[in-house]
Amino acid sequence: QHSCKLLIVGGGSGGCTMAAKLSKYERDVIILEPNDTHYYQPMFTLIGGGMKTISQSRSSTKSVIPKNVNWIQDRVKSFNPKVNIVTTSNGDIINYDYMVVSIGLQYNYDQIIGLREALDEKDSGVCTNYSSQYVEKTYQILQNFNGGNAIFTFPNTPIKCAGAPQKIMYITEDYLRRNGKRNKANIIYKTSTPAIFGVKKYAQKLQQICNARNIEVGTRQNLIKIDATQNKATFEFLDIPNKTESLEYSMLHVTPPMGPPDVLIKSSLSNSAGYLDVDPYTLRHNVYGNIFGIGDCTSCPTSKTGAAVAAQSIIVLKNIINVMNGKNIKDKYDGYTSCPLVTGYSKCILAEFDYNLKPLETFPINQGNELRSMLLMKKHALPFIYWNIMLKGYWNGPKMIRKIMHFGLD
Ligand code: FAD
Ligand code: UQ1
Repeated sequence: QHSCKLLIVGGGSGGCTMAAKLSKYERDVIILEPNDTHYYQPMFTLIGGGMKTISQSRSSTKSVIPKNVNWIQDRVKSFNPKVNIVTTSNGDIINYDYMVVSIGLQYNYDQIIGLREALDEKDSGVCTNYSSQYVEKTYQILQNFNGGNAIFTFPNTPIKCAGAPQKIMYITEDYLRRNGKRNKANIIYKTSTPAIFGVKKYAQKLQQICNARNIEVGTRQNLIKIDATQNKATFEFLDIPNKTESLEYSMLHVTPPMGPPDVLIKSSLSNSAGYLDVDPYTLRHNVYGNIFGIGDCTSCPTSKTGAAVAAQSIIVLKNIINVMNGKNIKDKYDGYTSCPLVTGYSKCILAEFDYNLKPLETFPINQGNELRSMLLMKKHALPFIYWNIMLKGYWNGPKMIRKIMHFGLD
């Protein structure tokens, strides 16, 4: 039995960022997080391409939680928002006055027949950058590739970092080119989405890159089955009933289907799709006014990224403090999100946009072009910002930088 003024559920990017920010104002904070290791997930793309190692992407959970915040190493089992209580897997009951929910997304591997077995099998050629458990396998497969189909998939669900399924494809293409194996490979992107990217400006450029580099793009196609004994992947055509196609692969990079965590789906906190039902601007729960949400688990119709978490964090902070003080809330999140679309070992398109899918670029150069500077930022600056600024509570996204950069230009 525990009691606190403020409970943060989930100690990933959103939870730790909010713990850092809120603990500067409030001393009675509990954070509930089951894992003892914290990963900087955006680095997984670079690990898959051999540009970073897994140990560079992780740190102990203890080290990313502020000293004056009480970490309970456990997971929420049920939410009881009517009586301001959560129960945990170990049987604890935690009572709160205010709560921030940041439990991220769940990977639903079982929605693809044979996926789990194929990932677990060492020599299968099937990998995913999405999990710390499998990301190192990607680079092994890349190094051992010796011709055939290299297939990259995007599932039929919302996912986090919607660019990541194709980043590793461009890295693979570049790798094979640099190692004299490109002419032995067919590189194929199979996506459930109707276009290669959701924002027109970047989609046009990415499609051009695929054309120029001889990458085949199949839209509205969804991976449903893997037969790892025969190296065969089966896709359904989402707009053509009953049509499927099976392809042989040498390398298959899968993005697993994702959805809100089960504990949220079965709670009274979720909307009909199972996500935490928050106002997309204030990030306050639509029914329970003492609850806020941040990050991938929320119903916000933005592309789910760490960059979005950064921009949301200052809004959640200001609004929750106003609610605690009995004041009106007025701060609004504009849907800002960003996706560094790594297009090879030396270049990156830095997509940034808002709820209207309108580009909202930080730097006064056209970020729709492939830029070396943006890859250097992705590799070196962003990890530094994450560990040393964001998780310490001082990073609200690049809005301020954008304003300074564009001073007098807009
Ligand atoms: P998470 O950081 O995933 O944290 C959720 C936490 O909740 C976890 O620690 C989990 O253990 C905990 N939890 C789950 N269930 C429970 C429970 N029942 N009780 C208690 N705790 C629970 N973002 C970018 O901005 N730029 C990028 O370039 C980028 N690239 C990416 C590449 C890959 C391959 C991946 C996987 C992600 C990438 N992202 C990127 C996305 C970014 O990592 C996420 O959007 C971000 O981590 C979301 O933060 P979150 O707090 O919502 O979720
Ligand atoms: C960002 O703020 C952020 O959070 C630290 C990320 O997550 C890792 C990002 O990937 C990006 C691109 C941003 C946006 C930052 C700048 C400087 C444009």
